[in-house]
Amino acid sequence: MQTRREIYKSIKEIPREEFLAGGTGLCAGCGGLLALRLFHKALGAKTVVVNAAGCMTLVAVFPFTPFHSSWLYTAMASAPAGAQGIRDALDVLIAKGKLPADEDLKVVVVTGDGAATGIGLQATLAAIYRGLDFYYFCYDNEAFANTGFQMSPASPLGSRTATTPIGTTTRKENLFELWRAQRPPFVATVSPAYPLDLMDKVARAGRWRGPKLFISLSSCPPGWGIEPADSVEVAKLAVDTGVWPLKEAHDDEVVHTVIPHRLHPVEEYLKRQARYRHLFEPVRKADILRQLQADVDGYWQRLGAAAPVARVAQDDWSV
Ligand SMILES: Cc1ncc(C[n+]2csc(CCOP(=O)(O)OP(=O)(O)O)c2C)c(N)n1
Ligand code: SF4
Repeated sequence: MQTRREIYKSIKEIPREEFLAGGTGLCAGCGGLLALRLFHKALGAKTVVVNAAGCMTLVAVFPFTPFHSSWLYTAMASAPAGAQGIRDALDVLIAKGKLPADEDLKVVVVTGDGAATGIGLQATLAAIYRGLDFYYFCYDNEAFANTGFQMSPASPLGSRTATTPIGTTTRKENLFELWRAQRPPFVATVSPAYPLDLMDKVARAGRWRGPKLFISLSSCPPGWGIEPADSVEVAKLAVDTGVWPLKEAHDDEVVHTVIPHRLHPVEEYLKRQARYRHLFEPVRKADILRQLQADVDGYWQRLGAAAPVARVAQDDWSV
């Protein structure tokens, strides 16, 4: 593996302090919740979370909240507007001397991929355009999970959702590049299976003012059809097969922070999840499987020298 970690270099350096207590109403094994917990550890206590409607709505049940930080709940599309209001209020209070500068809070939007790529995209792009100083954390479970796992623009090709029972026919939207096109100071992909990579990116991103994006591929046991206990392992397979590249971009430069020496076949990842079972049973859908592998291969080949060079094993792709 290749990395360029600067702040969190070893598991021992992860703070024991928790900012998100246990006992939430979310599913066991929720990859999004695990990623959010790590994300908050890296941000620290002086944080205010602005939560777009979605699964994380269930984290806090009024009047109780497991967040040690402040939490504001908003409608699906409105989280960036909520973040703008909080940021403006903090700035005014600090400017008037009513809030000491060292009491300032980091403003964080927490949102699912449905709000990030669909219903909330317009408000998000407007916030980036205005240069809002905020963190944007998208837990990407690749569907509208909270309302029954319907297809979202982030649902990958071939995946079964409640509204695409025979598999999605479109490719996953590229939120990383959508953001990067507007040249915010920091954009990154992360994974709950790579805690050091995740936390190091969050900590380093604090060096810049402005919009900062973190997209975490977030394994979702009920939606993906996996056991809660396998959630982290499946999230790791997404990285090890090259399906979910871990990377970041500051200005124009895209850097891959975890590069598997050898990519595993994509099928190893797909076969673990019931949402892809129809690609194997009752008849093998060789054309879609070949396309999914070709998409991953093409991505890494375009990177040239930085790309992993060979596979652990190559299945027979013939029909
Ligand atoms: C404008 C609007 N449309 C629909 C809904 C119903 N709704 C609430 S949560 C949700 C799913 C959100 O999906 P996503 O953002 O991916 O988050 P996840 O559910 O996966 O956590 C939907 C459709 C809503 N709250 N607002
Ligand atoms: S449905 Fe999926 S994303 Fe939502 S709480 Fe459960 S595991 Fe997490």
